[in-house]
Amino acid sequence: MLRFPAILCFISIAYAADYYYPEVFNDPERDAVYYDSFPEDFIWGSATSAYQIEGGWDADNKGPSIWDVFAHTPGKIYNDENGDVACDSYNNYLEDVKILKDMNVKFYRFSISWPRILPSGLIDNVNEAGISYYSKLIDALLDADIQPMVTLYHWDLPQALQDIGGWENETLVDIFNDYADLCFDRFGDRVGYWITFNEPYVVTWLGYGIAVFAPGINDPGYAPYRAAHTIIKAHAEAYHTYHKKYSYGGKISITLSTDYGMPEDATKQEDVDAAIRYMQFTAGWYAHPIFKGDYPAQMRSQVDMKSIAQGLNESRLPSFTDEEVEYIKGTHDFFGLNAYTTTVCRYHESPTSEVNYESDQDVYRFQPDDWPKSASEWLRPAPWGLRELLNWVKTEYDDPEIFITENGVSTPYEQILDDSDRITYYSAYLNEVLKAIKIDEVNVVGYFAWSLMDNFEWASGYSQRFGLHHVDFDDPDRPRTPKDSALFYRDLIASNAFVINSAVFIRTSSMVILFVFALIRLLK
Ligand code: GOI
Repeated sequence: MLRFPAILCFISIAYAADYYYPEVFNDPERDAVYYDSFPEDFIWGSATSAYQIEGGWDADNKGPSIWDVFAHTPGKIYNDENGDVACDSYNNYLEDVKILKDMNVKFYRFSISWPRILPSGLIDNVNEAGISYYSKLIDALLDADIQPMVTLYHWDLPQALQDIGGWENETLVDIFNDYADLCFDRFGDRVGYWITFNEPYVVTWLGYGIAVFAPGINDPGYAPYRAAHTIIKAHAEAYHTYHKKYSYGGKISITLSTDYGMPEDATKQEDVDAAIRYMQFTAGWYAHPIFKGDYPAQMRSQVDMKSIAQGLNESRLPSFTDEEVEYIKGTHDFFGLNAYTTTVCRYHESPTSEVNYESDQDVYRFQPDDWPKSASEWLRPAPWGLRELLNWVKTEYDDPEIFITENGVSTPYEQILDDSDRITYYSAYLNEVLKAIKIDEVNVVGYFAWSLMDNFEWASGYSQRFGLHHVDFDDPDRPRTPKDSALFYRDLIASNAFVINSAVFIRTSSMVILFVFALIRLLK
């Protein structure tokens, strides 16, 4: 008597919702697709960075950057590829504006190549050809009704500044400020959103810690902390310059990245703490000084403790003076977040003999083998992690305005226009963004898909494609062609919502009707 309705009830719940990655994840309550609209004024954009797309590496008096030098060093990049030509956006920028316009995005996040406008890094020699390139790009965007969001530092430091020690040299604070000031002066009348640094954690750890990115320094226990200290101060100074010296009324902040750190066993406090420590050592390293003042307590105690155990007479994590803490605190107009994946964290006590930023964390991290894959070894889609991460940022940093300044996924080089994997990824991740906004009231105001087009993927060269548009790197014109995902993104922007599709609607409503009949039968 009871069995039939019970079965129907079960079926109706199981089939009422759609799931992404159903073959892997099986948490209906968490992962069901949520149908609702994005806020009316939600900002939709797409993003790139200078070295990854521009090419023109030595055109019109541009100086070399650390990425030019690194990529020209044999053995550093997959296949010894480089960004000498890349997407040739130095010549094709009008094409870039056109494909942005075709998707109907209202914002474009790109970065300025510092050595293109200051070949030696210093303000005493301004390269007007470089200024003119960005000026024309900005004007073309505005003509197309697209607002620029400009990143000042997306990893391509002038080599001349590396020659004096790069970010380990504290004089770069003022030198960066001069560069930022020049950009505000020349472009500030037309740019409403500025980002000082993109993902300083990647710069300092991969560039100064383990040498897999430029400048290729292998000093895992010291250099990352020193470089970060300079970058944080440089960020703060540029922030103050923008607001004190100019009155454009735009916004300026920093973009940070971390994976969502998920405790392996949420019932174990030591795993929960490990996951928090991981996020504090990545995003918190920069966000804590900028949003709350000084380094996170977890970093202070871990690095201090390890340094003492290592017999050092001062901590490898430098200190800010009280004045510096105050000067840095509050230098943000929004929280820029780049997010791609999720990582599982387990408590693991590293031996004190390891003088290493990662060992300092006492965390073992991994991604389960059964999670979906992408073309990048480090990037496994796990969409709910983005919702968790957004909630973490909201709670940790007092409910800031959040821009997701990058999110996206890679497909293999051979895969051209049919990128259903990417559509699934964007659907799943954006649905989690929508849940964060609508259910959790996280203040996400904008989203930038990474990337507008296939480009130079750093140490992986051209082997991994992140683009919404395909770029043919064998053709000297570097033609761009929209992939299926570009059309999907365009349609999503147009509807500004996850709209229940008719198949789901019919399935859901028929299940509900069956359920009601079953209930009536039961009550009789
Ligand atoms: C963004 O960073 C960035 O802003 C964009 O510019 C970029 O295009 C976009 O991401 C997409 O990547 C496991 C030796 C696999 C070689 C572990 C040592 C690969 C390669 C750790 C150490 C990790 C997003 C590269 C954040 C860079 C990917 C930061 C995520 C390369 C690894 C490695 C590993 C290694 N990270 N990125 N990598």
